[in-house]
Amino acid sequence: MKKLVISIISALLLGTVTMAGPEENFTKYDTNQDGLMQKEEYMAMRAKWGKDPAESEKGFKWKDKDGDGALTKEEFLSHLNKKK
Ligand SMILES: [Ca+2]
Ligand SMILES: [Ca+2]
Repeated sequence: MKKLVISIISALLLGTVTMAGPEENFTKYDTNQDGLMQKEEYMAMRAKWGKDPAESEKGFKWKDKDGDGALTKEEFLSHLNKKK
């Protein structure tokens, strides 16, 4: 009985750990938490992932549909959805 409880708890814990999706990335790397991902924040995120800065810059420009220098959550996620 105790074993069952433990396995349920660890399953729940694992579930929360593996839930990190694109939406969580947006929140995580929005370091000033203004609800937008500025270019600096985007570049920092990509650098952390070991991506080439030139590629990241291109990606940012491509994602920033209205060209205001920051990604809304929609802009950030629309790219990911398209890729799928
Ligand atoms: Ca921000
Ligand atoms: Ca924008």
